[in-house]
Amino acid sequence: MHIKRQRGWEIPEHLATPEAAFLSRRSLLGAAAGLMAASAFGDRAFAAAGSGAYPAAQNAAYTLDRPVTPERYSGDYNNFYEFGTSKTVLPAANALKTDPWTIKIDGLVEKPFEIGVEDLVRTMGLEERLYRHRCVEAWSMAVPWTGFPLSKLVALAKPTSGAKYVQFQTFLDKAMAPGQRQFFYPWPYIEGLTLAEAGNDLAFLVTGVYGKPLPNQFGAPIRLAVPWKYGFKSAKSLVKVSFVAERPKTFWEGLQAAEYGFWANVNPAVSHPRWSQASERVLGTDQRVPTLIYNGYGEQVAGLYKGLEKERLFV
Ligand SMILES: Nc1nc2c(c(=O)[nH]1)N[C@H]1C(S)=C(S)[C@@H](COP(=O)(O)O)O[C@H]1N2
Ligand SMILES: [Mo]
Repeated sequence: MHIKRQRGWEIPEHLATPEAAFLSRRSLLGAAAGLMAASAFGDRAFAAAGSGAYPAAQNAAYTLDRPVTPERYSGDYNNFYEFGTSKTVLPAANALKTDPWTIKIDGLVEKPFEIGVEDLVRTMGLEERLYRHRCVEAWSMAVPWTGFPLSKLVALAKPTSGAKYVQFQTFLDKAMAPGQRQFFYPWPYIEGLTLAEAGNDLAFLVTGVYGKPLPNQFGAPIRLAVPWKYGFKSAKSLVKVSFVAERPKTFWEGLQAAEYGFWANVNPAVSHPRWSQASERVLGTDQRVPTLIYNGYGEQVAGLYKGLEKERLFV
C-alpha cells in the first residue's frame, strides 16, 4: 500500500526562497513544529514501506533551526577530492560505479565479514534525519539524510574488548577517480572516531538524501554523517570499517596535521590557523550565521569529551 505523506523537509525547502531571509527565528520554529506533526504520519508510512524504501520515514527527534538547503545548491557544491579539488565534482563523479558495492567490517571484531550495501540496508532499516553540516572551510548546509545509526553497525560488528577506535576507509581506484592519481595525497581517504563517538546516536551512516539514494557526488552508495564535527570527518563512499586499538591516522592529518586534527569538533571560538570559525556561509543563501559549539549538538555530545580537555578537541 502506498501512503502519501508530506515529507517534513519539503516545508523548510519551500521556505528556502530569498524571502526566507526575512523570516524571524520564531516563524522558523513554527515551521519546525509543523514538520514534527508531518513526521507523525511518516512513522506509519515506515511500517508500510518496510526497510530499503525511499523516502524513509523521518525521525522527528532531529529538527533544524534553519531551512533545508535545496538540492540544487548542496548537490552542486561538494568536497570529494577523489574527483578533483574544485567544488564542481558532479560531472567527474559520474564515473563512480556503485553497483555492486560491498563493505568490509574487520579488525578487532568477533568475526570479520563483508556485506553488500543493499543487504546492509535491508538488515538495518532506514530513517530520515534533518542534519546540519559544517565544513571546516566555513560554509554550511542543512540536509535530509537517509540512513541508519552507526551504533547499529557497531552492534552488528560485535567489537572485542581491545577495540577503541573505528576507522573508515573510502574506495581506492585510480582508474575511476582522477584525483587519486595525484600522488601527493595520502590515499585512500581515512577517517576515524572513538568507539564512544561511534556509539553516540547522532553518528549516522548515510545511503540517501532528499528522499532518494545518494547521488554520486554526495559519496554514494554509503557515507558517514558526523554533524557535530567539521565536514571532513564525514567520509564518503566507504568500503571498509575497521575496529582498531590505535587512533587512526586520517587523510587530512596525513596532509596537514597542524590544521586538520583527529577530533575536529566544531567550535566558533577556536580559529582555523588561516581563518575564523566564528560564522558560516549558508549554501544557497547570501546569509552568514553564527557557528555554534559542536555545530549546535552540544547537548547530545559534549559529555563525550569529559576528561579529554587536554586534547586538541576543536582542530
Ligand atoms: N572520501 C571523501 N570523503 C569526504 C571528502 C573527500 O574529499 N573524500 N570531503 C569531506 C569534506 S571536506 C566535506 S565538507 C564533506 C562534503 O560533503 P558533501 O559534498 O556531501 O557536501 O565530505 C567529506 N567527506
Ligand atoms: Mo569540508
